[in-house]
Amino acid sequence: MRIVVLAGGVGAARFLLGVRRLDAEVTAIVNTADDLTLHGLRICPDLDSVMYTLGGGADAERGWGRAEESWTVSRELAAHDAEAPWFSLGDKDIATHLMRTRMLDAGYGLSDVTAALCRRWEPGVRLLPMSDDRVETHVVADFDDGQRAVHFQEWWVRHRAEPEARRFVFTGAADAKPGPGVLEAIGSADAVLIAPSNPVVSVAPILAVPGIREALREGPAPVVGVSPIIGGAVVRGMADRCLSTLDVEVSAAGVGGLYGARSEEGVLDGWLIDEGDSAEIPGVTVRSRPLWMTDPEATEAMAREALDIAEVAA
Ligand code: FO1
Repeated sequence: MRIVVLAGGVGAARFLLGVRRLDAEVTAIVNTADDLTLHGLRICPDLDSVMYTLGGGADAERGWGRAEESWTVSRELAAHDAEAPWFSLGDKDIATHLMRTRMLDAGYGLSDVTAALCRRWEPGVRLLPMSDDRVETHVVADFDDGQRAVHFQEWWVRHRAEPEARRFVFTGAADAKPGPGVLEAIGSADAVLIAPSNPVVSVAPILAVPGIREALREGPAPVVGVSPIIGGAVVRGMADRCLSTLDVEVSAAGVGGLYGARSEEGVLDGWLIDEGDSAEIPGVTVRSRPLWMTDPEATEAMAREALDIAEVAA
């Protein structure tokens, strides 16, 4: 059985720990619009969160970066008054960015670089960047000194998503091509799952790469999403701050409606929500069950339920 998962960062990594336990060939198509260049290094937070978590090297508490990390280089950079001291780069993490940047500079695509890094981490699923082309989320927000656009990471990390976001712009998306293997993976999948990631800044950028949304809508595989909202609240992160910018209700129903039914203009055939929530989305098979990813076994059960819906919805 071939499963494709549309993945952001932390929530998706946790979800993939469960999907990986299934007897299936799993491919994760990962958001790269969080990526940024700092100190001359290309940093790919969602790819790294998934790679480190599945590879057993992530700091589970933080959800990003490496376990047993040290921060010597970052402290030295701050002593030099280097850029973006608010974006903490651990010493071990910097090795990943050095390897990635060196390979990118040598002309390898991000998907080749990711495959090379995964030879060390052996995540147990195939990680495909949504695109090898540069796509970056910039946020137009109201700051004290007026409205301006900043890189997503500056809004998210430096400003903790406090400034009211007016718009999310996926710069470069219109000219980006799906990464190598992405359309083939979708076209040959038995099921496509949308991980419980941030719908606005993690899943939407993937769908914004020309060709990916169409491949999902026209492809043979049923598409089933897992709600990132439980009981009207985000499980982790600040997706609520993002949803309010789009005037989308912070609920399982709101996010399901945002993704939309394939039979309309959307991508969903199924929608898995928490047992305490409800959602009526015409054309979409909605099921509810406990959605707390307390451990890989619980997450595996969630993934199984999503596949059951895929079968029914197919
Ligand atoms: N998130 C933070 O809240 N603070 C940080 O200093 C930070 C540094 C960082 C470094 C590398 C990396 O791969 C991720 C990092 N993140 C940090 C997480 C990052 O902002 C993620 O993009 C978000 O968690 C959204 O996915």
